[in-house]
Amino acid sequence: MTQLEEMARNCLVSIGNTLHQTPWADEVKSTIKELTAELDKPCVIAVSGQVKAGKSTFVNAFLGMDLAKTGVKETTATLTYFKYGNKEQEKKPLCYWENGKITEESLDFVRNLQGNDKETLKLAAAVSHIEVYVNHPKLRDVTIVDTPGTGSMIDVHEKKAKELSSRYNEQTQRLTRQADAVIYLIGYVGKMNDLEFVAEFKRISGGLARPMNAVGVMAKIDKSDSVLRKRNEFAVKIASGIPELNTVIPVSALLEKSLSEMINVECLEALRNRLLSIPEETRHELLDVREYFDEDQDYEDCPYSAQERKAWRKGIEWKVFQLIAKTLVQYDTEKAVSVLRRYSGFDELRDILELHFFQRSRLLKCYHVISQLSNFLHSIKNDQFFEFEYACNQESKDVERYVAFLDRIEDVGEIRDEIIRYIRKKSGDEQYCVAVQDSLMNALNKVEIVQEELEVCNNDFNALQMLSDNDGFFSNQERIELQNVFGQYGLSLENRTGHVEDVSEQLLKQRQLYWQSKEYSARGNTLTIVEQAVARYSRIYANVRSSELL
Ligand SMILES: Nc1nc2c(ncn2[C@@H]2O[C@H](COP(=O)(O)OP(=O)(O)O)[C@@H](O)[C@H]2O)c(=O)[nH]1
Ligand SMILES: [Mg+2]
Repeated sequence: MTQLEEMARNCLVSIGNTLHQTPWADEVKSTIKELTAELDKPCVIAVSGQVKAGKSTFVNAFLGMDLAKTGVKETTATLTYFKYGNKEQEKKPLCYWENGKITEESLDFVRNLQGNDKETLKLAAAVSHIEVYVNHPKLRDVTIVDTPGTGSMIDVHEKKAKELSSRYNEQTQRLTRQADAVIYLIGYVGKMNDLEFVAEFKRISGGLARPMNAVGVMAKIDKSDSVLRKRNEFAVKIASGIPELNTVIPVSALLEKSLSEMINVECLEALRNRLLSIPEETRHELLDVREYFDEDQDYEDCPYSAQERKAWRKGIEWKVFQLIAKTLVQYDTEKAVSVLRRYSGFDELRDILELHFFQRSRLLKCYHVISQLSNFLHSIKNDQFFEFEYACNQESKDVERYVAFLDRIEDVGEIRDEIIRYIRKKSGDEQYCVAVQDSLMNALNKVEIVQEELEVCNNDFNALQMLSDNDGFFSNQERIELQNVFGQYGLSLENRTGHVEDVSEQLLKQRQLYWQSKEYSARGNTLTIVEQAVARYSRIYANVRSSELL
């Protein structure tokens, strides 16, 4: 168990204790039980976006899976969980049916869930979700969920499709809310400009995204030459319009998939040699027209037959094939592969997901669990507490009536006080009401502190990353101090300060002032690191003080 999980777990226990005398003790107990169990589960990353945005292609390319049914452009979207599967004991996909049954199925079964014909739609409607087990190292820490997508299934007029659409919308929104982290994916559509992209991101995220756990992906960039050229500029513009997103990465999943299929350099080399053996002018003309690689359309000056050309394409999407072919003739094979990899964007994507999601999967999980706890407590405060308070007021009026009644009876003797004590104990009187309110506020406070601490831990993490690729601004000694204070070697006070014995408040104050003075000369990332050092020292200082006050 990591220290973060311990912190989240302790918070859950402490909230349970704080609220066990309140009227909601049972509800609190069961919620805390659920959330504690949730902490042990892998971190869930959902891929969210419109139907047909390219989510499934993206997830498959990322995992190196091929679940696409060849020759079928349409896709039916089934909620699919990709979980870790051991290579030795290969586990078949599990299908969870709407009627509650669970069956073992083949990968072909999963593939056959694609297509928009009547039969497939009928089958898809009976499936609740699928679990696919993949032997991919990243899935040890996280589960990736391919959501069906929002919006309607265009081009499909079947009644079943309409029913499925609304279920898919509901499932996608639910999963997006429930996941620990989300990849919001937008497929390039027509002549979309950056403002339309921003609007689309906002629509699919429904205001739920937080920079800590949300990454944007601009997909299918191969579809437009100008988007491909300006992809990074475009992505920066979009990201700056959406502060709720950590970053936006432009990718082409189909290019990534095709490259990994062709990555056998000999295969690419052979294609390159063939292309180069076509006279230059002819080659230019051929590579501009899909039909020459699609149909049996002969071309006079080309030494290869239409069938041969079609075979080179291997069914790859035209735009993607065109991009590969044009890049291959422009450079040598090795350089072309590296240029194409840069176009596909997957190397950068893997790095970003590694840093933002995989390495901090436990932090994301804890943060999500604590946020759920906070929402739960707020809902008690906003809905149920007022009702309870009202009832308390009513009851305390009743108690006063009973007391007044007892006062009117003569010879009631010692039993009077006993009766009053009994009534007060049994009824939700004012004192009890105040005590409940105090516990609730106390609990909300505790949760807020842990939430804040997790956010600061996330900032520590960012600062540590920045520190690892920072130039010579910091001396060696400063670097070591920063690594310690940001929790690289553990989150305890001793780890952070590098001191085994007691740390004096004076020393902490002094270090905080030292880093504050550096704020004037730092810029950009370095400034962010320095500011985080100040924030972290002030937090440690506050913690030390409050524990001493206890
Ligand atoms: N050109 C291009 N097409 C893509 C790319 N990714 C997906 N597509 C196509 O977009 C369509 C929808 O893709 P799919 O992954 O099923 O979308 P989903 O509904 O979001 O899961 C399919 O025809 C894909 O072949 C891409 O990177 N480039
Ligand atoms: Mg899909």
